Amino acid sequence: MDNSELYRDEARPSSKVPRNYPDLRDHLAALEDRGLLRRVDRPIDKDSEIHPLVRWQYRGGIEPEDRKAWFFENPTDASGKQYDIPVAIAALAANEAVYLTGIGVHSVEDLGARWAEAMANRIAPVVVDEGACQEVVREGDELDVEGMGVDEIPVPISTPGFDNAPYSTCTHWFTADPETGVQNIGNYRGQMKQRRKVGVFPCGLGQDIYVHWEKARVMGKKLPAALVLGGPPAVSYAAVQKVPYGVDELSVAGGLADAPIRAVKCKTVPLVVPAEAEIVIEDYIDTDYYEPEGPFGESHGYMHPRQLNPFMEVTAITRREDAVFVGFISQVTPSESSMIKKLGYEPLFLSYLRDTISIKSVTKVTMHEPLTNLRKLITINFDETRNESQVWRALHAASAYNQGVGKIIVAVDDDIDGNDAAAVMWAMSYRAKPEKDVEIIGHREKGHAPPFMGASDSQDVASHSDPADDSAMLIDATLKEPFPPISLPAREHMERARELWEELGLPKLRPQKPWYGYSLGQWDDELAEEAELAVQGRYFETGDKLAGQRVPVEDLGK
Ligand SMILES: [Mn+2]
Repeated sequence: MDNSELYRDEARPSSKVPRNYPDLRDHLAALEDRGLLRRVDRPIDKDSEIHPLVRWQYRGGIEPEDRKAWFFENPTDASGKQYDIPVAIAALAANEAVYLTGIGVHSVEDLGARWAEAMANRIAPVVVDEGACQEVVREGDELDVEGMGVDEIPVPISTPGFDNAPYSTCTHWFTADPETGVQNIGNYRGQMKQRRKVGVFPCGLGQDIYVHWEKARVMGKKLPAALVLGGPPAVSYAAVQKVPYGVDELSVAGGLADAPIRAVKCKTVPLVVPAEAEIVIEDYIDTDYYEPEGPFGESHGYMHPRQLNPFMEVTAITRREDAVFVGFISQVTPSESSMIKKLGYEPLFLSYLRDTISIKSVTKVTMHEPLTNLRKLITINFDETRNESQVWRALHAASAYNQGVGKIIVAVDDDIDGNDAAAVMWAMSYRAKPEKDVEIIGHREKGHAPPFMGASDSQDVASHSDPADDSAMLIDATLKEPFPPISLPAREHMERARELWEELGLPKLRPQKPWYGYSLGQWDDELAEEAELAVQGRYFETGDKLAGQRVPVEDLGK
């Protein structure tokens, strides 16, 4: 058995199955309606200009809500070559609003439930006999003609100046388990190497495609694959989500879309792909040889060194007549790829701690995004029902949840915003005593991150596992005793002042926690009453009371 179970199924193919979910162009239209899409119609060099331009919206002090999806209508290359395929960047997760538009929910608070429903109520794809993704089919010698093969696709260079080629980034690799036929979708970069060759970085570390590749290798076969570039947003969101091995992400996409994803059989490989995919590169991944692949600017924020990695030989390229190329902007965070993962992974992480291992006092998990890239700095919020053992069980469990995730894990109270590194530092500074509240644990894997031990300047070791020689720091920065109130005006006064602020026509406020004072336990009725008298202008009453409580200095031992 070496083909997809969906490919074998002859009973179901039908073109009568309607499409009950948005495809990419519906999504782009929805973004445009909401003012979330920026069109650029001037010619622009896909290799040296597109990514640097979009990068400025993440490195130029642009507020997250002002970031947009980008649509380049006239991509060129350095030689002035023109492409008939436009390029969309940051179209799936430029910011929260773009992601919410694609998922079809109204607020970030609704995402956890949406993902939980999609995972619990997966819907298998239906195989149809015709799909827009095969409006154009290129096979055989046609792929070798100059300007054809992968050269027909305007894949941009992500990190010009360091990357050695264009790499696909919103790049969904479809493969099937050679033993069971169950399909998988994984998102791994693809190096455009030759007209008919793409390098695949399987991020070997336990990724599902690597399991398929290894099974095929042992069987002495190449691994059939389909590299899908762009398609219905539900498929892209499912492709980058953490899904257990053996679960077809296409069925998760069906769960997200609340409708079966329409799929078509590939022309030259025994797999099915979304009928509304934009571009599909059909191929066989070699299992006898590796080739050097990389370097590539990675989401951990550094250039990932060259490695020996698998590659594939293209057997066909199919596409829509008016295909759109879709790329993620990744590398140093924040980026589109960190936003898309953050919004998908955080609800799963929370559900693991709160529901699976049942620490009910956990209220939120935050994967810190800017520069640290989600994996390294994790904050866990607890409500007031927490106790010391729950805090430590959660800290240890969080450090073991995912490979390479959780190097610094901080437990905090509900008043600390884990997305605000200053607030986390604030909690660590006042609410933790390092000698008692910090534990260093060893035997961790560094995961997808430097340092690359054993790497020369030009090539990393071809390793698909790392030694457990990293360590993690667990910090309990929750309150252990009552603290006085935060020294900001009480909420009612800040709210009244906000009305005044707006009445005065002052610049738009962006409230940052903490923006009002609140009690942390060390406060009593008498102090509350004095404060109340003070704002009523009756503070001399308090002065008179205090005068009656005077004590001789010498009584205090002076
Ligand atoms: Mn998978």
